[in-house]
Amino acid sequence: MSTRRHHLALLAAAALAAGGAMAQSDTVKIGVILPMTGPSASTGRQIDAAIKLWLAQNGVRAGGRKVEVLVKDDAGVADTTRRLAQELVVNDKVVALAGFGLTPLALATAPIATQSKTPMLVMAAATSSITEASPYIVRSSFTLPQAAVSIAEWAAKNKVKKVVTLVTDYGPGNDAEKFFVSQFQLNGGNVLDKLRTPLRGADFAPVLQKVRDLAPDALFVFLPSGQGAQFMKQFGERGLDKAGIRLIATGDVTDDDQLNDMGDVALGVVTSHHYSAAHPSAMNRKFVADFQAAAKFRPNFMAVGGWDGMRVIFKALDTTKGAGGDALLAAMKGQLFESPRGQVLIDAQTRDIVQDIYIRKVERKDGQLYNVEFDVQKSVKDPGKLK
Ligand code: VNL
Repeated sequence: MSTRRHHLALLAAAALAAGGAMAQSDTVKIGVILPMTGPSASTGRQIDAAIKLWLAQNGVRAGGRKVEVLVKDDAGVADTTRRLAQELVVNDKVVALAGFGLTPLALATAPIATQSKTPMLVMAAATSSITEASPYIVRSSFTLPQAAVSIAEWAAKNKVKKVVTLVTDYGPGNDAEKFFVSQFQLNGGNVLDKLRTPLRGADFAPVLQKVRDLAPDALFVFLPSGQGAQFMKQFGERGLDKAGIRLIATGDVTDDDQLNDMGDVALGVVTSHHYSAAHPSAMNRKFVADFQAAAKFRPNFMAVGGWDGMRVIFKALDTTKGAGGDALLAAMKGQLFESPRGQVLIDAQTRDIVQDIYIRKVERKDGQLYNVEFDVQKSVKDPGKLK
């Protein structure tokens, strides 16, 4: 048998096990794959801390079973993610896969979820099309079109006439650019140029020089979580703020993981996103306090995606009494609940998250920098699926 056919046979066997033999064991396992090392390690660290917090707060039982969470490090390398997913499904017989820090890592795993009928909960990656890569994918993070459309509307209504866009050159960057540009132009805005930087080893100096020369009213930016601080530093060093070029972005850039160390250059930056550590709800205040007490750092949007993702899996296991496969997937669809970010829904048709998108401004409060929410668009479905 070829290696590939051998893999398919193993995955099919795992799919059968999900319905039958699994039901007899007292323990169910969840396989979490995260970038715990490498350039996206902050995403792994945030989500891992959120999962640990969720288990500490809610206990390790669901549907009358003990739940074991296995966390694996893919270092942000797609071949590793795929191999780890295969091992978790075939050897560990997990009822669900979860995590996925970057789009290519989620896409590499999608065929394994499909072939083994294993629900796959995407807690971080945010390219719109991910949920279409497998009918077993459910998402608890967000999509870039959700964030980009709202900031484009805000900009057009707030004296921004000419923009340059700058995005990381891969899935979520494509989405951010496409949806920002079309919404901004629809509102009469003028896009002077569309710039890109690579996912690995980005140097912002050349593109920032270009932006300075083009002299737009604003620069719109998407960068994946972890790159914001470096970008902000260079934005300040090149004097773009002093040159009167406003910075607008998706909240990935003023990420709560790094925001507090960015300094004055970040003050006044307007962004759109689904989560801020400063979200003023009782639930969020408790979430942030508990998270900070346990992890010793501030939770960001990745942490909330992980914490809510655990909620989705545990509630679904309660419904299925620990069974996996199609029953577990069905129990994830349509979940409606309060999150630290506000009310959210797992859309039963798209398996994607419907949520409020906030417009925020960076302000200093009690000596710390926060994304302070000042406007909201309620119950936003992924615009990437309204084709
Ligand atoms: C992605 C999207 C990754 C947004 C991110 O940070 C992010 C992705 C690591 O889909 O790869 O902030």
